Amino acid sequence: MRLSLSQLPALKADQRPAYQPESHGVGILHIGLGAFHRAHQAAFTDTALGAAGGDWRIASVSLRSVQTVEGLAPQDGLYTLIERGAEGDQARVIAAIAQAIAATQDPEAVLRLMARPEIRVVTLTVTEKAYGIDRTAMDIDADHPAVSADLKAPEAPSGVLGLLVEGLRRRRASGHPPPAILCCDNLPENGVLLCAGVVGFARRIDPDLADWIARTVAFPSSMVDRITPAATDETRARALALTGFDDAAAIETEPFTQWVIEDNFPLGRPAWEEGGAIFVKDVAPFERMKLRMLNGAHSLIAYAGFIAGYRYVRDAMTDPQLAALVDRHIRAAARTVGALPGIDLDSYRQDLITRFANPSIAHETYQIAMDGTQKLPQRILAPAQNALAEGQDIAPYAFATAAWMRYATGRDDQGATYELRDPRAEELAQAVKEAGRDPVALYARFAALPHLFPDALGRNPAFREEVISRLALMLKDGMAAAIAKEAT
Ligand code: CS2
Repeated sequence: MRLSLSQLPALKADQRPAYQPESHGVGILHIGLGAFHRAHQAAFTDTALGAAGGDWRIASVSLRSVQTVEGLAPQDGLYTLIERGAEGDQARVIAAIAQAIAATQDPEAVLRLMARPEIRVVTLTVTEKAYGIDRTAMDIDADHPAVSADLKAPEAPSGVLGLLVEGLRRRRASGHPPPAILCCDNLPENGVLLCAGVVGFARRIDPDLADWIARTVAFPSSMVDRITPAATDETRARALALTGFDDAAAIETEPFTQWVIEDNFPLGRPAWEEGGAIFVKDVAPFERMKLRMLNGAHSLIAYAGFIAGYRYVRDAMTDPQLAALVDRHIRAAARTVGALPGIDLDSYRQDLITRFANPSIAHETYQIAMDGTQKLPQRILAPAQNALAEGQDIAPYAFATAAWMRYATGRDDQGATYELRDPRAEELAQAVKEAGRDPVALYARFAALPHLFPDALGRNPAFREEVISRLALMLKDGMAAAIAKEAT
């Protein structure tokens, strides 16, 4: 049996939504209908709807793929969220998504929705690389393919900045106040960054609109967290076993979930605190904690683990030496974070170790290894620079950086090649072509790539030496040997 609204009463009480989906209107437009959105913001919204009601269901847009939309549409937007933890699997059907839209099939839908006054919040999970923002200049990256295409045809946009700007232009023309725009991607000060990108894009085509956006649109920052691997056929089989319903859009995730949000929503928002969201004035320290401790360690596991032959994060965590390096990395990252109100960084560290080792979560190292050039700066390089400035140990960052460089050569320890899956893959390949397997040359070329390494870090002799010696060992004796040496 297929999931559908009329079938909801057939679910067990603790598996169905605690509200009547049809009695709640849409209030949120979401861009980026991936697994993470369905495991995180949509689940928080579902809980908020059940506890506090409101017209806060979601119109959710997939920018490129049509697969999720095709899965959700015949089942009225419903899907099964499976939480997999030490106590076993828990399933619940989420009804927060009222409408699923494929932007490639109906590009106007996003713009029409953004003009509508009932859309009071726009949320985004599009990955780091999709924005097209130059983080150093805090402006658009005019060379980003979507940005340059949309600047040529701003009234028919397909990229993130283009869609937001044209949507806001129409909203302004309709005379309604604008929605708050909430970035939920793993980027530092993500609200400030997105604001800079949107205003920068608008400035190129309509300076008056740019001023209006800068003056009236709220861009709250937020820190999001929930480890959510890509769904597989097993996910679907599990959903069927747990609920009795076949679900083409089922997803699985860990029990842990966290959302820290800057409370800046001029037209209101769902009662996300009902799902455990925390509202604060300044999200930046929470973002730093999560990006450096969780995501930084994740990237270390991804690069070192993948080259050492571990397919999943949980497998890498069974290697005592690699696990020790992960722990060392998280401790070092914590030292660059500083005190946080209400958070004990040491228990956060211990929880991370447990979460990474969760035997029920099959999170591929290759998935996390993707888009390294977009992730390294905030996860590894920024804390490395802080550590250097503070006279702290830089070895953990040097090892993680060397592991990324090793991975970026595109060949594992058995000599097998793999696709880099990075928007700057061509530049990386060119660097490798020129440098070969010479660690000094590799470092020189990678560290000199524009907008990647902060200048002061890339040129720092101590950091350079520490990375090169580790990269040399990884290339000569293999990743397993490099891990063993580092852990002793
Ligand atoms: C991961 C994140 O793929 C990655 O880069 O580090 O997706 C991570 O799983 C989430 O940020 C956890 O909240």
